Amino acid sequence: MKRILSGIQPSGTLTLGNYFGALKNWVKIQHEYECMYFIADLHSITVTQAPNNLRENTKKAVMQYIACGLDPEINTIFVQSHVHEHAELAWVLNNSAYMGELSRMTQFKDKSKSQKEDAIKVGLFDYPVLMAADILLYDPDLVPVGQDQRQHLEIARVIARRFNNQYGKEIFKIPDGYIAETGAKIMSLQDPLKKMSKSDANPNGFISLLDDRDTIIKKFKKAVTDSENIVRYSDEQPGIKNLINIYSCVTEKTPKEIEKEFESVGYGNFKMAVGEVVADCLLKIQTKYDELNKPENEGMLRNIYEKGANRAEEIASKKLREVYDTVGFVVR
Ligand code: AQP
Repeated sequence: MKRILSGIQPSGTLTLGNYFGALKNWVKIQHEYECMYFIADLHSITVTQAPNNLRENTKKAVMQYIACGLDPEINTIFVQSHVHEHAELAWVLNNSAYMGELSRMTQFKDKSKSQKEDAIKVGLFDYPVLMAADILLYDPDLVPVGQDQRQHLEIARVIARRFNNQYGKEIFKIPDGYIAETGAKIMSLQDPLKKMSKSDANPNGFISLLDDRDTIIKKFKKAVTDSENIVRYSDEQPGIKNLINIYSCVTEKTPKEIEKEFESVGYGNFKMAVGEVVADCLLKIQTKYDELNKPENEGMLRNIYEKGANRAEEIASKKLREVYDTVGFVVR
């Protein structure tokens, strides 16, 4: 069975973007592949996190994975920091990556542009190397990536080839990207040129998977659009285009069908309709989440991520030993 690996940062409650860009597809493919899904807590501290929030968000992310439909019996679900090999391999791979290529990463440029150079964290700069380690430890055949993460997968492939060439051995498998058939890039409701992010300072920009119906509808009502008042799928109307994409992700209707369905109504009614279908869709996830989020389930959840960490470590420790031996460390 081919292996797939992916993760999401617990830098907040997961969003509609994480759901349609990642989780929904992960659920679809869980029976076709051996899937390893982790919660990327090591990555999340590249942006300052309050410790208690991070701990809570990590545990909540496990529940959100399951509430979205990932079956812990057939998937390996684990917390990144529980498998110390991620950080160790990243250190080794730092020596197969170059400053120039890392400084050209779009995510680094975006996340660091508002900061003074002296205050930019090395961790933020090094993020793609840690991501390369996450991937290369497990020899996955495929890595599901949203459009925003393609550059990071590419650099993981470059680093893997460079390492293999330097040591003259095929230590790392070169993974391919898994591009889902469906799944759009969901944009911020407040700035449709920016992707929807869970760490957006303005909560009206994102829909969290745990937002209640009223909040969801309010956020869609406030969504930034233009003054055309015609529901049309066009790059010139990025706000409405984003709402059409969201409606399409939930209902599986095409943008053409959606334009037709809302041809004679204004933006107000359309926004309301999008809010309603999203609230209905999230209600199913929230019901399951509420069932899981009970004190009596704490032990069961802990077992899930402990079992996941054991399985992940079994694979990762073998690979790290091989790497250590290859670079010339004395292996214990
Ligand atoms: N807006 C989005 N549209 C489509 N896909 C998205 N993903 C995230 N946002 C969108 C997909 O979710 C997976 C993991 O995301 P992540 O949380 O690890 O990192 P991120 O992409 O940086 O997500 P956020 O919400 O923007 O996090 P913060 O705010 O902490 O930076 C990836 O597969 C990604 O494509």
